[in-house]
Amino acid sequence: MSKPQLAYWDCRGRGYPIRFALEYMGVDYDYFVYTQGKEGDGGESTWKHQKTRIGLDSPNLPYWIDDSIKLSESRAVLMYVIRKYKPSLIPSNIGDLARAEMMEGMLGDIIQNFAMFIYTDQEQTKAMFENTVPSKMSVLSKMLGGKKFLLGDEICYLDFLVYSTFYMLKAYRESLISDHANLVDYMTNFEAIPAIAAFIKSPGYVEGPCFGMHSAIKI
Ligand SMILES: N[C@@H](CCC(=O)N[C@@H](CS)C(=O)NCC(=O)O)C(=O)O
Repeated sequence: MSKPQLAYWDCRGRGYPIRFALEYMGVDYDYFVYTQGKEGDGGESTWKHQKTRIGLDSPNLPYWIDDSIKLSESRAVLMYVIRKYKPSLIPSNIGDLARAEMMEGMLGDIIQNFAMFIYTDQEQTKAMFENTVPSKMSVLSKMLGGKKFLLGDEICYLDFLVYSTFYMLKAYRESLISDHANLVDYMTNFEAIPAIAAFIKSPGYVEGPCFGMHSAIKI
């Protein structure tokens, strides 16, 4: 049985939430990195070459391959690996799950506005970012309150995505996090989880870039 494989570009982007989950769960996997700057040469190791040759139904990055499945779509990959290796990370209480999904929806709005702005750096996308992201961060801060993680003392599936997004927002503008003391604590709590702390210290971990090489703003 070969090791499962996660593949993504040479940036954090949509790959790191899944990596955090895999590291937290102690999964033995290979991480394959496609180098954006080498795409032009079209060689066999490029995404351009492999995209339609590796048997993905919907070829995209990130993707996940194990003995029983070939998957793309970052949320599908995240939920698949969690259901496979540690399903208890998905709340069994429907109220908790609904609360997590509500925050997930807000996070989707934050990510969309943030990425549109970072990739374009235009007046209009900046205005949309400023009109939505800081206020949604305030709402998330209120919803988090004094809890250690999103739903309480225990981490859940969404914490990997929330931490990764906060990390990128902080890299762009620190005050988006530091304006809310509980969001600062939240990030510290996540980074202190032993498996996460070990990953952050490991040679394979990268602090950036957060977005792809074609982004207008580099973080
Ligand atoms: N909805 C997809 C979007 C994936 C996506 O846009 N991937 C970008 C990087 S973040 C990419 O470069 N994909 C490779 C491609 O389109 O060929 C997901 O969540 O995974």
